[in-house]
Parts: sequence; C-alpha cells; structure tokens
Amino acid sequence: MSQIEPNSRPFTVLVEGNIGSGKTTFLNHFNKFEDVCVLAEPIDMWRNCKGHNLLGLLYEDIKKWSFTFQSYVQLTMLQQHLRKTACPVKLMERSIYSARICFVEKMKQDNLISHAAAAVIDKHFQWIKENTDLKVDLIVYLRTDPQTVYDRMIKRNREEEKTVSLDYLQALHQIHEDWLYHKTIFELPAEVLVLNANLDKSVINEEYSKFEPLILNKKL
Ligand code: DCP
Repeated sequence: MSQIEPNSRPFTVLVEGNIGSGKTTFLNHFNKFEDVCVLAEPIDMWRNCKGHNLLGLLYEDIKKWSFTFQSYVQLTMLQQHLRKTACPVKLMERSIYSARICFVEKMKQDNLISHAAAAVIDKHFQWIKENTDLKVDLIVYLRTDPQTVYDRMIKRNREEEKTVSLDYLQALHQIHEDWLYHKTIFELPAEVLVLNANLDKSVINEEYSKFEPLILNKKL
C-alpha cells in the first residue's frame, strides 16, 4: 500500500446524495482498494449517544429533537473530517457541509428548528470552518429521482425511517439539486462529479468503475 507523507493531507472525496441514493453501495465499491480510507456515515453513533437513539427520537418527534440530533451530527461529522489516515485517498459518506446545507436548512424551512437554534448550529459551523481543516478535493453527487429513493427506502425498511414521506425526500432532493447541480445556494467546497445513481444495483458498479481514476486521483 502506498502511504502519504506524515503531515500531508489525503485526496478527500465526499459522497453526497439523497436518503437512499446508494452512498453505502458506492463506498463498498471503493472499499476494495487498499489505498482508500472509507469512512461510512457514523449512523451507529447517532443510534447510540450514551444509550440514546437520537435518529429514532428525531423521526418520533422531529420538532422536539432536530436541534439535538443535528448538533450531534455536526460533532460526529467534524470527527470524520479530522480523522487522520495514512492512505492517499479518503472517501467520506456525507459531510459537515451537507448536514448544514441540506438537513439543517430543510428543518429551518419547515420551522422544525427555531431560528435561534439554527443560529447556534451555524455559529459552531462557521467557527469550525475558520479554525479547522475541512478541505475537500472532490464531491461525488449521486443524483437520483425522489420516487426511486422512496421505493428503495420502503424496501430497506429501516425502523427509524418509517415516517419519512415522499414529500420530505422531494424537498431534500431539491436542496441537493440547488446546491450540487444548479450550484445556486451556499458555497461549494470542491468540484462536483455528478453520477446517475438511479441505475439498478446490478449495473451500477460498472458505472462507478468508469470514474475510478478521477475519484482515486489517478492520472488516466
Ligand atoms: N440524516 C439527517 N440529518 C443529517 C444526516 C442524515 O436527518 N445531517 C438522516 C436521514 C436518514 C439517515 O439520517 O434517515 C441516514 O441518511 P443518509 O442519507 O445520510 O444515509 P443513507 O443510509 O440513506 O444512505 P444511502 O441509502 O445512500 O446509502
């Protein structure tokens, strides 16, 4: 395995997309490369914060738990951004950026989080950006149709997501589109590679293989 110099930064790639867009499948595809450090979303931590299932609480009563949940997401995502690796490439499932730009924003729009609570999250976010190294080299946007991800979500039947509606996925889709496709809202921390993630699991690995050199920062 090739290693990077002790103080240099790995080529950092964020994998973004709607709920059910196939981020895990994407990460699994790249897990086979020994030069790649794959950081899955810390969902187990969200399910067990000192014994509390924050993800479960969130969907039980979204208004009551949005702030608590997103505060913890922000901390766990920061830990992922700062995690050191000797690998030359680091692949992260989601980021502190999508937490703030997609999820907190959606909660704000829906009045699920007070403007005061959102301001606190934002203050933390701004401080983190200014005082830590969140540098990213590439964003992979797994672009999907809301109906496709809704069907996948129903099929996977994750206990906490039973109350997630097609409307919610449509709205989240729109925010991802505005941020990563139309590029009309917020900042973009890196260039975006858009992939068609509507494709079926049986063919999607072939699609991902085509983009391996770009994602792994290898010259063609
Ligand atoms: N979530 C949230 N706020 C965040 C990040 C995630 O409310 N800042 C929620 C949405 C989902 C769950 O956490 O219910 C996991 O969402 P992701 O879209 O990040 O991960 P998936 O497991 O759905 O990814 P995929 O199916 O693409 O592999």
